[in-house]
Amino acid sequence: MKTVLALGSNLGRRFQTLQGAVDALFDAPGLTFVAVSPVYETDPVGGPEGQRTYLNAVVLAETTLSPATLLERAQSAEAAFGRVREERWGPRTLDIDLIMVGDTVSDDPELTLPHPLAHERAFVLLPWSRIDPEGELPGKGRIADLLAGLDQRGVRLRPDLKLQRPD
Ligand code: PH2
Ligand code: MG
Ligand code: MG
Repeated sequence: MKTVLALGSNLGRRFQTLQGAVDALFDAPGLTFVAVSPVYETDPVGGPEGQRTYLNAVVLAETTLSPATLLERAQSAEAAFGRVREERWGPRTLDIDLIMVGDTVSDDPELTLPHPLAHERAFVLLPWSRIDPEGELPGKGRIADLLAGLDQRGVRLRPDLKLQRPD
C-alpha cells in the first residue's frame, strides 16, 4: 500500500531531527522508501503564542504494515527524539503524523485515516505535492485541488536544506 507521513519539528536541532526521523522510520522491515519532499519553514498553526516556526517535510513510502503497526513505528521514532507529550499543538522536537495508508478510511479516535486535518494544512499538502503531484487524499480529493483553496503564505521553501534518503 502507498502511505504518506508528515514530519514536523519546532524545538531543538530541527533539521537534524527530521533527518534522524527519516532514517529511523525505515530502520525495520515493512516500510520501503519512495521519496522525501523538500523542507519548508512554516508558521505554527494553533498552539501557544510565540512558539518557533516549524520545519516540515513529507515522506512517501510503500508498506505491508497495518496502520496500527505503522503508528507504533512513528511513535517509537518520536520517542527516540525525546518527544514529550505535553500541550496540544505545543512545541515538539518531532511529530510524525500518518496522513494516509492506502485507501484506509477510519474514524478510530486512536488513528483517524486519512489524517482529519491534512486536507486543510498547506504545511502537509505543499511538500506532498512536490513528490506526488497526482496524489489524492482518500475521501477528500486531489491534493492539487485542495491546495488551490488554501493560503500558502505561511509555508516557505528552504532550498538550503535537503533531506537524504534513509541510510
Ligand atoms: N503541527 C501541529 C500544530 N501546528 N504548525 C505547523 N506549521 N507545522 C506543524 O507540523 C504543526 C503545526 C500539530 O501536530
Ligand atoms: Mg501533527
Ligand atoms: Mg502527531
